[in-house]
Amino acid sequence: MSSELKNLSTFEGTEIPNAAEWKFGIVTAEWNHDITSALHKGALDTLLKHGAKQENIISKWVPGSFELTLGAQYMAEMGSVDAIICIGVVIQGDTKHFDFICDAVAKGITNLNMKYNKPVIFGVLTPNTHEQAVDRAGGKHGNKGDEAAVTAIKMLGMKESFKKEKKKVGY
Ligand code: DLZ
Repeated sequence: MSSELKNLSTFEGTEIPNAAEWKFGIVTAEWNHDITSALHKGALDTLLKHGAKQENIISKWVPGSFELTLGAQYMAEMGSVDAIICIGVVIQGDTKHFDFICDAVAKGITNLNMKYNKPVIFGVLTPNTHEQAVDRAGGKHGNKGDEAAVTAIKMLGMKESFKKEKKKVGY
């Protein structure tokens, strides 16, 4: 996999903003629950570590990754959150389900970003094997949930910086 050399729990680049003022939704798929629960924990712990308040984090579960899009849409419409983290694991097997699910969820989540003008984060692992998934759910390659949470915080930081700029120039 192309993320072989990247540890998903170590972060480079711009500073990670404090998340105390924001409200987050986490939508997690139950399919491959042993892995998605570890990813969910990673995302939750990372949000808390960066200042988010427990009472400002809503977690909901959907049956499989295919349902992440609609789950995230419900969250966007009814959860009044600033950002949504979608978590799932689709393991490539003999079934064509892999391509159908991955394509659908990638397009669905992309559309939600545009529709709500909010960060809706693709925290979905698409490994070839169960072992590769374990390696990215708190194993030797870190935790994709950590990465998804930091991405949500950084995107909200970016949105905030544009709001401040707008105020400064007065338009
Ligand atoms: C059906 C299915 C299959 C084969 N594989 C996965 C998977 O690896 N990961 C996942 O999150 N969900 C899988 N699903 C379930 C679908 O996402 C969806 O929940 C069902 O097709 C609904 O009937």
